[in-house]
Amino acid sequence: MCPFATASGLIIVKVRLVIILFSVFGREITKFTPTDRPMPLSDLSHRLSSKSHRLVITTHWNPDGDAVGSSLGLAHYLRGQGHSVQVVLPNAPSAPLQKTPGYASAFVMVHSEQRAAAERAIQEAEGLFSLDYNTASRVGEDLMPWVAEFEGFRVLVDHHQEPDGGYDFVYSQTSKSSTAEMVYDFIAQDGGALDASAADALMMGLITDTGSFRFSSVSPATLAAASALVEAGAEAHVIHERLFDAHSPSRLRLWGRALSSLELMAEGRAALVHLTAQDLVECGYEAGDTEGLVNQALSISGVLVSAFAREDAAAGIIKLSFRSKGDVDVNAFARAHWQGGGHIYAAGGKSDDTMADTLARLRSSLTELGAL
Ligand SMILES: [Mn+2]
Repeated sequence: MCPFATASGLIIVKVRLVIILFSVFGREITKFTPTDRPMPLSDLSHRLSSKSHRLVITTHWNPDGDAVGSSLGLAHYLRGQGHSVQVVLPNAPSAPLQKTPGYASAFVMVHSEQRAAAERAIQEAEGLFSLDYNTASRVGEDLMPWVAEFEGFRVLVDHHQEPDGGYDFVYSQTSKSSTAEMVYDFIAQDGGALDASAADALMMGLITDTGSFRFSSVSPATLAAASALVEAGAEAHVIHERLFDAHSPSRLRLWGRALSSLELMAEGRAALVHLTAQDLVECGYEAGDTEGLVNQALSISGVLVSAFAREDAAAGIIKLSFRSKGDVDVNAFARAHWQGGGHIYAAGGKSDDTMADTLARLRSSLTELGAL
């Protein structure tokens, strides 16, 4: 059970006690370990509480609900604590995510659209947060050097496997449902007030990364965080409408097209759907239209692994998404065959071959994976 089960005022005393325990523990750890060992976020609380800081929050390329939610949630919170905070997104998220409270504010910048301003914000920052990604290349080629060569203190909050080294403060835990849940943990132990905008953004991260609290990653701590976020003003039904009842006609056409391409392998344990560049053009593809599509085939009885291949003509690659359940590890699969990785049950990758060759290779590798 997470000790910071709720942000309600009634248990502030309890939270303060935990902070004291954390600090004592933190100091002892520091004494007996090498100096290059990254510090826990409880030490970050001490660092930040000394004065107002200039901070910048970054997240991964093609930011999803958890990336946007954790970044904006943390930004709202830290701004409320008196810090000067900028969020730098590598590129713009889908239209529904742009409706997150605070997205249109001056403190949110999209690097691919406002390069100079975003780079100046990073240059001027004392501290940089890396949220929801494990390695600097995940922010995309253009933003990567700004993250990798940042000279101030660096903070990682992430639930992906095998994060980069070189951070001053690290909260990395693959069992966590979402980065938003981890940002909530930080806020709960930091002890400050959570406003309705922060609560909304973090709840959105929880909802999107857990498939609305359906995935195996949902723990008592996840639900305790959700409970505290509702208390602080988050409304799950408003977030659901904003995200899931706001689709374009092109999205439904593309899903129809992709689902008609469904192929089953390994005696129905593996499923594959795909969209060619021509499909995308014919259906009027808009950014974000295929988000979540890969999950659909897992709804078929007996399917344990689902793959989605989408041609990206501009990049000259086939983009791949994988989802699984049971004992099927798509992180290992994506690493071994598809220049990618992720989590056990959700991973991505790519292929430099043609769509026809990629599909042929997917069919045989999925058959092998499904047979295990
Ligand atoms: Mn995430």
